[in-house]
Amino acid sequence: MIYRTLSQLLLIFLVSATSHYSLQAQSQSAVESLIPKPVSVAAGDGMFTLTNQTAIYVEGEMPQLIQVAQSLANQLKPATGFALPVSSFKGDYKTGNIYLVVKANDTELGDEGYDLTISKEFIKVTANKPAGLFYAIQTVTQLLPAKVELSTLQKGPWELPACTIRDYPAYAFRGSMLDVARHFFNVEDVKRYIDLISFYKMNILHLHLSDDQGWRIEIKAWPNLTAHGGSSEVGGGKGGFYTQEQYKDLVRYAMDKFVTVIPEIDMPGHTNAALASYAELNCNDSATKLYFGTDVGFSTLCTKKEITYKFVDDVIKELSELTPGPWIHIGGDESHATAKEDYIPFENRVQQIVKAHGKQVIGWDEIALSTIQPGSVAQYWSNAKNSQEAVKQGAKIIMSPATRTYLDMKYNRTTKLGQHWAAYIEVDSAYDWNPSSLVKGIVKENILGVEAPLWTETITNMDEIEYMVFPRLIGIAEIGWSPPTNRNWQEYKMRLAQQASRMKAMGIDFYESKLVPWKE
Ligand code: TNX
Repeated sequence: MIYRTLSQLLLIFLVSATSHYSLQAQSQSAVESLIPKPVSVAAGDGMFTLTNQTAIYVEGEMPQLIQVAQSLANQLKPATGFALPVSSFKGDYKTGNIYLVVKANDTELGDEGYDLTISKEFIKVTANKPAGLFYAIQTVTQLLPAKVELSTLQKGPWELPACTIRDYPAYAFRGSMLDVARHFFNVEDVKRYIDLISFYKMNILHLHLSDDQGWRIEIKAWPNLTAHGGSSEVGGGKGGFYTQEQYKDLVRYAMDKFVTVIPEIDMPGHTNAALASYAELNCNDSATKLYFGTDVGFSTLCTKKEITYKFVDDVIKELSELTPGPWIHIGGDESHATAKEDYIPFENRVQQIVKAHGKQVIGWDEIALSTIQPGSVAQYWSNAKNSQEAVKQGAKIIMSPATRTYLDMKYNRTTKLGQHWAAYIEVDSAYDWNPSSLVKGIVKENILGVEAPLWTETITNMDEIEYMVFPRLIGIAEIGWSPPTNRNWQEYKMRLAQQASRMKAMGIDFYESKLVPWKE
């Protein structure tokens, strides 16, 4: 009897010791699996345990600080069930708590970097700006078990591996574009998109708000743009648009997650929705029909008419008022229906209009054919020559090579959604490249950052968005954040494999590429 009890005790001891050991091993591998990979990581000793006694303390003067701390509490609350109260502190670090400190004196960390220390006793983050704290929080969340992403109460323990991390981004501009013109996606979908990209430390959401198939942003001076131009989409569905109030709400939501929204009005091509809404924008004064197909390059604003510039000015004025960020995207791609001698003066004049409303221009690489204004940015998507010309003119470049970053490209021949005019882009191909050595003559100093566009000719709902975007976007996020010397595909795919349970907990419907040794 006694013998049996003793052996049971021994068994219980052994089981709990090994499970403790495996927990520790599991969480150490969490440090090694972070995406984007931090600039530097040193493993520590033991683990920090989050409990129902844990509080979050902030030190520093900025009002945004409390909001960032609160966002951490909100992120962890549903699954842990912990209250995680937020308050200010000065003085001692006490065991069991999380400390967020803003101290503006570390130039290497910049606006978005952070120092994170996790010890057995407490978690401490320091950053120059609240944005740095926000990114540290994403790291902290990734170090917790994946089930922390679930929205229902889960069983702990909630342990994080002790470690010291120093981290900051390679590029200031790390983004994704969502085409809401070919198919319309509502405010809730776009908010989810913001949640997903910001979790991987992206800070830009470029919204492609107008195209041949739809106009998606309310313009008060030209109401028929949305009343008629927003009333359909590819395939003839009912389309939709954002009222200015809804759009402001989106911009605010993004801002809370340190994401800047860049609105794009594509012109002078890709404008059939506008041309169908107002006859006077056409050279022959007759409105076109709404378009439900997927061809490109057939439409153009009438660049010779004065009313066209009144239209552009009104649109840019209202858009600028809705945009706290510095950039307005004016498109400019694939204007095959515009004569070159009309395209150039049009682009020159539109750049002046944007400038007059206090904003900087971003345009697709074709804008290099015009005279690039100081502060304008060219987005490289397919034409290296245009992009080199933009650099010659002093512009910065956003790297969006279609062959690597176009999230609407099929993964391989069997992918049902998407297109393949640029390439098949498997998960390795989306990851295994370097922005500063892709185009001859375009080096790191010329590059503002990286952006992965999702064009939606073939994409109709959130599940389809997620399938095309994940996991490729995670790789692009790492390219934007982590130094290239820290990156290689063989090592990355092991880290990506660990993200499977997290993506599942987040409800992301991702493509389970055979190239990745997925772990449950
Ligand atoms: C090219 S990329 C386009 C888009 C299409 C996309 C489809 C660019 C600037 N223009 O209009 O949606 O290909 O992959």
